[in-house]
Amino acid sequence: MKIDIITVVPGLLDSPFNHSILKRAREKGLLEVNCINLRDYAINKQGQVDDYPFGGGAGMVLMAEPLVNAIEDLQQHTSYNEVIYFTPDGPAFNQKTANRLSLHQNLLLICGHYKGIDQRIRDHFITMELSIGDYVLSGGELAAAVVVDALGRLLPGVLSDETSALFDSFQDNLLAPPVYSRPEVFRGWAVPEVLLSGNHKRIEEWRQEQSVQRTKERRPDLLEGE
Ligand code: 6GU
Repeated sequence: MKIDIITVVPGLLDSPFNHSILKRAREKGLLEVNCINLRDYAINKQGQVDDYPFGGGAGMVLMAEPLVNAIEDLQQHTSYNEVIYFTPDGPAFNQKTANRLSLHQNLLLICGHYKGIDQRIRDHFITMELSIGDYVLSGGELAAAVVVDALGRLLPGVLSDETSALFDSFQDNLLAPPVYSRPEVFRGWAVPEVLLSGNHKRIEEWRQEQSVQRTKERRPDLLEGE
């Protein structure tokens, strides 16, 4: 999968893809991430990419022209399955969307900043909008990092069988069960006996029970189905 990201703050995306699982995915050639600086498409020598909103009001708007120039330049080389704009007024990103997007070959992600991007870009170039929750971030970059992480780990070959995404919270609308590691007793707190039993059937049943109980307690909304 190739993911191109248009941003005015590429520095915000310097680190998230260079560690741990995503780093490995890139090294294995399973994931390619490119950040494109919108300023390279500025409308003048001053590097201008934003302007005041028509009608007045606080904050700046990312202008249509640099965005279109960047998008169309990238589209010369790549046919994108989706052109995604990150915005708090988009539909909420979730595991189901992550699963679906992870099947694509090429994605173009657009990070807004300030007051957002000119609505005409949203009307004519964006194919999908996403929010990562009901709070406001200063820009779409951290949201883009969240989405790239969620997709990257789903790509075939990125996770080993043991860490398979099939067992994640949310994959079956259930939260994950509790996990324990050595020692068996820590400060007097013992690991549940069943996990030491070696009885795989009982362990599976216990995990399933714990998942259901946790979900009932913490996220009953997940059990109400789609
Ligand atoms: Cl995608 N962008 C911004 N700026 N704020 C957000 C968001 C996205 N999702 C939640 N808050």
